Amino acid sequence: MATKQANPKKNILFVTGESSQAICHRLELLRAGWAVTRVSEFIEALSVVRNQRVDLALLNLPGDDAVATDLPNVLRGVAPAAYLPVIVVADTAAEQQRCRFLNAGADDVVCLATAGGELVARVGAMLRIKDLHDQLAESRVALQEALRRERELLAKLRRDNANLQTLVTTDALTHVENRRGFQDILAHEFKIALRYNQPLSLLALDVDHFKMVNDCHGHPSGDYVLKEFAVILKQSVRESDVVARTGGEEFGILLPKAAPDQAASLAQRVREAVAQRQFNIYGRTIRVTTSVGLATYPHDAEITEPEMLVYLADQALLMAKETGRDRVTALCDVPMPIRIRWRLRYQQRDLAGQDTPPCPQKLATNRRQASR
Ligand code: GH3
Ligand code: MG
Ligand code: MG
Repeated sequence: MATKQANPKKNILFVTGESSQAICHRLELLRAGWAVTRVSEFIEALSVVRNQRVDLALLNLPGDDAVATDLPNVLRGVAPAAYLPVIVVADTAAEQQRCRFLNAGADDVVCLATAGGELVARVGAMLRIKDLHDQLAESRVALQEALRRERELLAKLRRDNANLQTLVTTDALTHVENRRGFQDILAHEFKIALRYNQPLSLLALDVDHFKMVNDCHGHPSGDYVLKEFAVILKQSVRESDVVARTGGEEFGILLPKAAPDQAASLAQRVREAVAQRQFNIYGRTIRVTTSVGLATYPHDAEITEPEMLVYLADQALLMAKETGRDRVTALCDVPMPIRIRWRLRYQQRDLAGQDTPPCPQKLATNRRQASR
């Protein structure tokens, strides 16, 4: 006797004629709790599989028809479900015939003379496999969806990280690198220069008498001048050069692979571009000038580390201030006794644990020391 199945919702497509055996089998299937759609023509079966939910197909096919052996795969080809189990109900129990159906894609072969109970048991077993298959397919879809969400999240995290990194290393007023970003890039470029024995030049720039701009025209006008100043610097350099705002009205330009003469001519160009620029402030035109200090690794032989490059470019800048402003002072043009004094002072700072270059606020104090 057939056992009652737990899930009455399963739909079984039974492709068969009206033989008495087929009618018995159909009744057994209905008794087992499954819905059964019977069709007699294979063409109808294709339409049912395409348009209805079918959990399993039973094919009672003429065994000697060579075309019939391909029908399980043809049915599966039109079924929307990922897996459609197909059991062939063969007219005879010949081993050769059963093997032919199995080899051609049938999941199981039963004989038309098989008892109804066995048929139901075989259909039940196949439906269990179908359930597992469907669950696996669902898990795969869920897994793919989870993976997709994970990838999206990761991409967003990467974007947020990049934005954050840009925020942390960009000066809010002028949108060039800030001091922190500049120090990171300098450390990196210095390593490359050291490794490949390439020149690395640094320009330290300071707007001359900038306090007067603020005092005479107001702080917002000073901000405007700083922004435009940064634009002039950006427009004067190559894509691979790095412009940074290192302090209030102090800027740095890092020039990878630039020898002292190339860096000096760029410094002059920048200085002239600044001097020629007319800043329009509330209908009035003002001009500013800039002083520039230049140092180059390894041409300025005393330079052994990035902080020293910054320190010596700053000292050269201070000398440019002391000697009249609106000018470029290159370390290589500074008399040797002064350079030796600067180097000693840097080393003493190192020994005293002050391994960072002078901060911008201390420029005025340093300025007095620089020319001594
Ligand atoms: P020097 O030629 O010796 O460099 O003279 P200076 O006036 O440029 O230098 P000083 O250090 O005396 O003054 C710098 C001024 O820059 C003082 C400070 O208020 C101003 N400053 C610093 N940061 C900003 C800023 O973000 N916006 C504006 N508007 N002013 C700033
Ligand atoms: Mg200044
Ligand atoms: Mg300054």
